[in-house]
Amino acid sequence: MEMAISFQTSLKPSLSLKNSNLKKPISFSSLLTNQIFGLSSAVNTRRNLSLSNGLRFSERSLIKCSVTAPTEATTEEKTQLVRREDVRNIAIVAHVDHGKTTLVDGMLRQSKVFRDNQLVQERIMDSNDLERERGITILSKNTSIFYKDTKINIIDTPGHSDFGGEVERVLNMVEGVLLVVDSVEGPMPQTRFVLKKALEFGHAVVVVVNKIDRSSARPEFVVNSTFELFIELNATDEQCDFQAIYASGIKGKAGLSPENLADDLGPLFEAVIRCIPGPRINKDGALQMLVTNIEYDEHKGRIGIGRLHAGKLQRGMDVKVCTTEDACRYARVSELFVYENFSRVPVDSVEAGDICAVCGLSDIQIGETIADKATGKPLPAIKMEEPTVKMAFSINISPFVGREGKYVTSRNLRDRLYRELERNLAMKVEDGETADTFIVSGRGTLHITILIENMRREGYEFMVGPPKVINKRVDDKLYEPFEIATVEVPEDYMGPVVELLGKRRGQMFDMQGLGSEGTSLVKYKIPTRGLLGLRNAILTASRGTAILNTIFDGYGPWAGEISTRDQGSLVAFDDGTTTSYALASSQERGQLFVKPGMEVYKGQIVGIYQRIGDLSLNVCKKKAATNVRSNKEVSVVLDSPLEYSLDDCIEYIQEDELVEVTPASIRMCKNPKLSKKGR
Ligand SMILES: Nc1nc2c(ncn2[C@@H]2O[C@H](COP(=O)(O)OP(=O)(O)OP(=O)(O)O)[C@@H](O)[C@H]2O)c(=O)[nH]1
Ligand SMILES: [Mg+2]
Repeated sequence: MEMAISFQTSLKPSLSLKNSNLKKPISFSSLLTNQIFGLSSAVNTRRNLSLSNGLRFSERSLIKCSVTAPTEATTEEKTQLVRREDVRNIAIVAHVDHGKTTLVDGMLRQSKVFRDNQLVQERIMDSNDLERERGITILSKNTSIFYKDTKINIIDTPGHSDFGGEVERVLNMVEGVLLVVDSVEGPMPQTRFVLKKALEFGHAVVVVVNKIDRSSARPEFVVNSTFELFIELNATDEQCDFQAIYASGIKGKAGLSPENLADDLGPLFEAVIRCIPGPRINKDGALQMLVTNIEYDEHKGRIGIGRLHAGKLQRGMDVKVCTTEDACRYARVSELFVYENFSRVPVDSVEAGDICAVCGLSDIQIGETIADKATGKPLPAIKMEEPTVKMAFSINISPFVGREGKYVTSRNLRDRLYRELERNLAMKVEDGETADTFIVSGRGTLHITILIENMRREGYEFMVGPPKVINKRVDDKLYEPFEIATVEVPEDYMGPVVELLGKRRGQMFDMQGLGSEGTSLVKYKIPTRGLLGLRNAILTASRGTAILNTIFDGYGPWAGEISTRDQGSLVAFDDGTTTSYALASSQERGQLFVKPGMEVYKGQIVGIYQRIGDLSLNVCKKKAATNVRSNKEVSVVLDSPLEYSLDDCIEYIQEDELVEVTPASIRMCKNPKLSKKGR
């Protein structure tokens, strides 16, 4: 697993089963929890009632949901709708790293998708380079398998909260979800988000307590806290009585109880068939399909993906493509595919209820409806939550412009950014104050960083400013986004971590002891602004042991000034090539990003100053040659330079600083347009 997420898993302190039920809420916590999560006392009463009603772990019956169904359609619609029994459409949703993609691997393997001798890599669905490099899923992906005679269309979704938009969107295609929860961690912030969305859609939910093979697994705690989450999210009684399946995706085993796992994922497949209803379709109705995803293919062009809501789709068919009722155009379906096992398979026709891919509609957009040529009507548009963070993208204005990139002009940049909107629905792009600047808004810094990383791989060269949160004005008052930050930290480092969060206007509302190893779980409500740069600071303060998770909570009144960085930058004084001689004295002023022999330019950030404010340095100074030979050459050992990744640089820069991004390098510099006089 790569650095970007390694602290999510590898540094995770193991938790002991012995004290798995140990929950030590600080006395003021529950009061505040209720205020912040908006739990009414009625909900609490219901929780107590339901708990005492015997739905707790030990008393739950093993087999559930013979009758679970999603929210019923209106009576008028219902008369025309029939349920397809030979298909299931499911999305796998969870918090980051709880094992979704690995579970899909297991499902694919067991349905004999691969040849017996085929060498199969891990996490096969994480198919793009960036996903494999970072070890996270970024884009949702479709596949399908056959279990007995039922086709199960499976969508693997990303777990990181910045990609919540992707999950929200694909929920339009399914009737149910597998809510995967890590058997040690239990429900985490993104578990809450995806469950909330699934319940809003009225989807059936099967809870998969995953990674049950972990030695510190605590299934009882996990099922109980998941149950409490259902209650908090106002799930119906029927939804709360969910089917729990215990599984190890990595070993390909599942069972109805943690002690009794089958040798395969059979119990999980059975639960999908039993608990998640087939799609309810209008078989003979007029053709309707909401395009929920887009793929590109070099030869086929844009491919629209979605679930066929009504009617039948055929190759060569003329259709209407509608954005709204008044905005429709005509097109012809050139090719048609369904997802079978791990690839797209061409077919002549698709029946309502199945998920398919449609070619030939060259300008198709996500959210549009492919409808009957004569009588077709658009389906309701896809709803999305608003972006919370924005960054300014501009053309590269450093002296090194054009050396490493293929696309450098503002036209190139503009076209690429606006193109991104076609698939990235949760993102927004606006023209900035000057012709060379564009404002990109997303659901978090990572959401935008992935775009930056993709663009540099495609050959673009540009500059980005620091992330800023998107504020709102309500009744002339300033509101800003807040998030819930959950930090798991060993008690030894509690002090510095609490201090950091306090400085950033975080308000603690819950604290629990976890396990026997002196680890605590603290929850804060904190302005999104305060989170910028926090991850690195927390890792430093806790020597890499703390785990930070955040999720958007809502808008609240402006919390006041926050100062996030108390160190300035070391800035190159002039253009040139760095020398060991100059760096030896420069490193006494702070930590450097550069090593000897590197070309730098005036205004480039070459290090972190150990004090507040910036300091200009000559990092290219050569030792003066004298006629006097010295016998006292002192050799200086240079510290190895700091290696900052793109994510680190973006976290580091402040208001008057920029990150220069090219296919070959990532540099930081002072923004010449905002330059202050250095000392
Ligand atoms: N012990 C154990 N580890 C697992 C299991 N399943 C997955 N893992 C590990 O958990 C890590 C994350 O697995 P992924 O399948 O990438 O998780 P994910 O939920 O798809 O992650 P995102 O897509 O980034 O949200 C990897 O290091 C896996 O090897 C399991 O059943 N048992
Ligand atoms: Mg994944």
